[in-house]
Amino acid sequence: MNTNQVNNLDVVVLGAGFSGLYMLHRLREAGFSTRVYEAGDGVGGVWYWNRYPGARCDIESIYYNYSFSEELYQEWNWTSRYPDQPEILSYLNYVADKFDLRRDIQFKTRIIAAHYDEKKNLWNVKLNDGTSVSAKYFISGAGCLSSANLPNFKGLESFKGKWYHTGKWPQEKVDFKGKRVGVIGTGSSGVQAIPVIAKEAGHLTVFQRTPQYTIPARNHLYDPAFIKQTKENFAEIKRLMRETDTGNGLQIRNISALSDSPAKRREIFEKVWEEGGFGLTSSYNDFLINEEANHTVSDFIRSKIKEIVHNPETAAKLLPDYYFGTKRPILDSGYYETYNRENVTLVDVKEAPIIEITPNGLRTIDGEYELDIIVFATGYDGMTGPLFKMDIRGKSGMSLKEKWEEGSMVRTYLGLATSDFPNFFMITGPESPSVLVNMPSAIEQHVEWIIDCLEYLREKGVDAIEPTIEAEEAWSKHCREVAEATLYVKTESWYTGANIAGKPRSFLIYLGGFVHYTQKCNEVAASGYNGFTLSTIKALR
Ligand code: NA7
Repeated sequence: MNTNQVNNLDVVVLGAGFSGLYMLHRLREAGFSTRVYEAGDGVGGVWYWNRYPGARCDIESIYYNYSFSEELYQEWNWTSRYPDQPEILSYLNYVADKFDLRRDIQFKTRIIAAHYDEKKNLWNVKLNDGTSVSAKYFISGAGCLSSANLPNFKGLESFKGKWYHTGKWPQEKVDFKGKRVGVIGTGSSGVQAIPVIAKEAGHLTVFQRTPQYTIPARNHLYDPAFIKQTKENFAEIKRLMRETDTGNGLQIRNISALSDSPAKRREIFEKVWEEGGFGLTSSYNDFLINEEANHTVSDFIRSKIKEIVHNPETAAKLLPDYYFGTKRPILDSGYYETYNRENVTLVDVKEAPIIEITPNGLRTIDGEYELDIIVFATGYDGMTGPLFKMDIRGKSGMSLKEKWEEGSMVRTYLGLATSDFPNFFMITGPESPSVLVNMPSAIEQHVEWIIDCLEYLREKGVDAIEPTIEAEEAWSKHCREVAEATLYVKTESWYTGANIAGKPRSFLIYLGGFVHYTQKCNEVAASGYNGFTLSTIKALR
């Protein structure tokens, strides 16, 4: 697609990841003129950028896909329990080809600003190639974890080696062979990359700030008979994706961890540990609301770390002390075992903080580590970061960033929209449950709600929709109250914005459950969009 000036589209969509691709498909089907703008030179979103070694999804592949098209489900064959980045990227390319999506996507183009013009009832969207486009609706499929967090370490520009961020990995293969490599960060990305890099590097030094709980993935190739069976059970897979709180086939056992004897509990924990995957997280229902229940599972994982890691000093450094599950749980493939390798060193940078990057490596208060390559596995400015990268301004002229930073408070209605920003929708926005649900399930629910809404507005001759201030304040308050009743708020994490220096703290995820949330969204739609103001152009002028 060329980059000529385009005016008066129905919809501009940001991003060609899971969200943007499905949004485009549905908008086109419904007859809305649409363009998608995507910074990468291909589809995939986070799966386009996260090409680091070991990058893999931690949701089982038979659920980590769309469910809107049975034909698509029948055609695609996943090869292993947890799909790796190349396979997910192939899947999304297959989807783009199957539904002929590329012709409405402009690649290598970043949206840098979007300003709402109240008089014209149009969003003016500025692109980084200097052109602009206008549309009635502006829909963000920017994703929750797409704005890489590169901590502001002094001296990075002086480093003579190479450095990479896991969330913006280059297309070409990085050669670690025989090199002195440092990895900073031990979240999901670091935990996936570290075992793979360790096998290739001359020496790997891991700089860990907070030890994490990780559970073995026990990834394996799928048996073709199993895949055949899942295809036969498509209706059930679709139901599990759309009508359960996890959206990923995991059923949370409705029983307290404290109701079983220690011996019985250990037996259950051992079983799910052996099976691998997130079965441990769903083995009891109160890990995230009851401290004592949480201790049972946290103690279990700590006992496993001590069993696996041979050097007691290293094992001690790896023991987490926060409530299990209050940071995003992690699945790994040989993470703790990696610390038994001769060529791997663990450095605790909470004890000995990083002072600077030097021309030859990295200096903590304990001294300098010489490195040829530094890998920043330092995560993302989650949820709001991707939106704040653009200058999004609503009808008062105030930016989204200003609105949400005023009073240190994100305010949305259902995580889908925010007042003062008419005709602007967020797929998987802050204060939706998305990041704690299987992401494709959450995306399909949002996209389908938005498309139903746009069709309703078109049918009723409505020109603009935005939440009322009362509805969004009530929703945000509800989100905070639900979060306050859990252990999540007791831990510093990207869920609360605590991983970014200076970012206002607020709990950015709705914790009331996907099933309840979906019901609430459906009720709002069925009521003719209660909590939203619907206006015609006449009324706007
Ligand atoms: P995460 O989970 O945010 O992990 C980032 C890691 O980087 C974590 O260990 C951080 O320590 C560490 N970090 C961040 N800044 C620094 C500085 N300045 N110094 C040292 N260490 C630092 O990001 P991921 O990319 O691993 O995973 C993101 C999500 O992707 C994940 O939750 C899944 O949903 C998929 P901290 O814990 O903040 O002390």
